[in-house]
Amino acid sequence: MSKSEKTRSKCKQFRDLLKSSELEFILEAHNGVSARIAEQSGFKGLWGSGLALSAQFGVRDSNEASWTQIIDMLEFMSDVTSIPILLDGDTGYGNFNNMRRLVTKLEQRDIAGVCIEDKQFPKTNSFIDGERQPLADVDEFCGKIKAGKDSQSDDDFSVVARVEALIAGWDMHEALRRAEAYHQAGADAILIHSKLSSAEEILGFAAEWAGRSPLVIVPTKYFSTPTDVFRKAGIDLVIWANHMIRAAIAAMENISQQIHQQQSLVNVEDQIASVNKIFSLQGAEELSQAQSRYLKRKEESHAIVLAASRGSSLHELTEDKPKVMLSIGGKPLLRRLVDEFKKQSVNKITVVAGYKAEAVDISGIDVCVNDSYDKTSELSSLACAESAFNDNMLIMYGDVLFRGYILSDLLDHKADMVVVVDSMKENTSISGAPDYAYCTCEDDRSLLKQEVFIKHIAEQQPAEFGEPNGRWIGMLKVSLKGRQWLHDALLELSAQDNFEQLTVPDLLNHLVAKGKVIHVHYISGHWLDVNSLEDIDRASDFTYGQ
Ligand code: SPV
Ligand code: MG
Repeated sequence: MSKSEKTRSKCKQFRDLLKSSELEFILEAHNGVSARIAEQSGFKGLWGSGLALSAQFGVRDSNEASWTQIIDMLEFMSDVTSIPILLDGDTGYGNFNNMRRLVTKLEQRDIAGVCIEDKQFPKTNSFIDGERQPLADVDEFCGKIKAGKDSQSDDDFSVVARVEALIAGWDMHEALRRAEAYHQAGADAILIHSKLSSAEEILGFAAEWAGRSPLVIVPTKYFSTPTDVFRKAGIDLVIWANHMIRAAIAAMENISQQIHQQQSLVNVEDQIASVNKIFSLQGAEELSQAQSRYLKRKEESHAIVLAASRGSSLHELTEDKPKVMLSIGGKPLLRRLVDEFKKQSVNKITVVAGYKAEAVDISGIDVCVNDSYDKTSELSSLACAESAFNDNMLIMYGDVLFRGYILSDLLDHKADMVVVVDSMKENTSISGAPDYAYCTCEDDRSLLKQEVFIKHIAEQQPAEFGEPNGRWIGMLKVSLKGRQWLHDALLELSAQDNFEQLTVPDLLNHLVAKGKVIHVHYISGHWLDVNSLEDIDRASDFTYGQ
């Protein structure tokens, strides 16, 4: 659609279709998605068919759905399309007064026009006992047309008058008499309807009508007539009146029967629209663009979990699975860790597995495998996950349990690199070889955040650092610059002969030696790691009720 067409009001677009020198077409639609599909197929206008709209509600085309229910659906259709809709307004849903309100409400919802038929309320579909349905009094119907025209505020809103005389078994003379009266009453176009399987009545009418006003037809019954015949007869607008609902019904019957019979989806998958197709028809792309414009997003965090080791001090418990898959209070340790991440919206989680990697079977994670886990140490595992590094990430040992606030406080930390250090001197719940942390100052336990940096982390207690200030708990946060440091350090250390033996503390010490500032986030207890059988009991108590 060109820019000028986009700015043309829908009323004007429809009026132009009626007045076009070409034969024009509009297609039935009965909800937002069918309207969108019709527009995407190239149609310049839509028919809000009473038959199709009632059918999609599952009721009869006999004014069983209220007129407000109909125009509520029309509003959805209009909102998702830029082409005009002509509503099949049945009899106008009452007398002249109902018609006035209808036109007002349609214009409010950007509907381009309404077609009313000269029958009596409540009507029923013309193809059900058409000849038994009483026609409207001509004067009364002309009053309704005038009332509609007088109510419109946009000059281009159209009222189409539908002549049912031929359907009801009257002759051509009556059809023409009525059409002329409706034309004189101000109708913008005449719709002449026929239930014959050939177009002869319509063509006869068109010849007599001789272009007195735009002429509209609905070739549902005489569908086999070549379209060029309509063109040559001077018809202005063809309504393909019910083909979207019929297509949908046929497809739904076919698919529902297959699924029911086969109790499987495998054969139908290729016969139906993809879920992505639905998203595209719903305009999902526009929403995600809007989200990036209007929603201040929390930076996406990513977690890398080091979980390659067996945990040999747990003996037979880890015969068929790595330590992280041990059940703690009924849930694998790793599941508990992943759940904590998810609670803090850390949704991208990469686990580096090694020993019995196939047993690392947890939903919501990506797994990468350090195949030489038995010959290598932590940095080799970390290097395996390098393609998953991002600018806001956590690096964690997989055997650690902690209270949720520790992670949430760490995520709020803005420094390039932060390690979590437990300053509690005698933390009896910790059994593993401690990673002693030597920091620039003690934990002052004040509520104000201290600026503390790491000097060294080691299992041994080197004399030059004095007393340790706490223990690193195996949790590290890395932001933009820190990611680069990490990358460079991995590159440098991988050139060393002992790379395969190096641990995360070795990497941190390397960075400190290069002058990088690594912040310390002090905590006091509220975590544990799982190394021994006693730890499993302790961990179960720790997680009790969680
Ligand atoms: C409709 O589509 O609801 C119509 C056209 O009114 S017809 O069903 O042919 O009467
Ligand atoms: Mg109808």
